[in-house]
Amino acid sequence: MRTLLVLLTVALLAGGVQGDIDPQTDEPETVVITVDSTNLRFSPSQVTITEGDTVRFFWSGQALPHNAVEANGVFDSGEPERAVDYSYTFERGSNGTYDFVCEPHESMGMVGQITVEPAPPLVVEAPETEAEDTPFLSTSGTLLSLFLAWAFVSRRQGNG
Ligand SMILES: [Cu+2]
Repeated sequence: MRTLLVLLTVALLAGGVQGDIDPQTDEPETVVITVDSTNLRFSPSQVTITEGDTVRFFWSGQALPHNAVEANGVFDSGEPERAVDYSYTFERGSNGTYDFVCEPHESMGMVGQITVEPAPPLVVEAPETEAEDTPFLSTSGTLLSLFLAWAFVSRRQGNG
């Protein structure tokens, strides 16, 4: 009896947590990375996003020209410019860590890192009818096994 209560509590908690997470993560977001007042740093230089989100490299009126180039060429804002507006969307399956640099100022520490976390599954529905389905499934499974056994036995008898 105590075990049943614990199981029920766990199931309820799991359902409640899932319901809280879903609405937020479904919305794609855009994170803006710009250049700070020192002219030699990305701001922010480290961001954590979720698959489906977009990173927008955006600056204008800079004293120096900058760009943003990913270490493996995943994204590249092009030639360094004093005004840049370049966006890159991290699709599903792109979770991982992405290092990028401003090519003219990499040696001065103008580097950054984007961490992309996996998106949750597209369809998450609490299996409310599981408790009712399971006995039915096992019952029909047992009946099927009995039928197959019966068919097998009668066929053997028929052949022999
Ligand atoms: Cu730069």
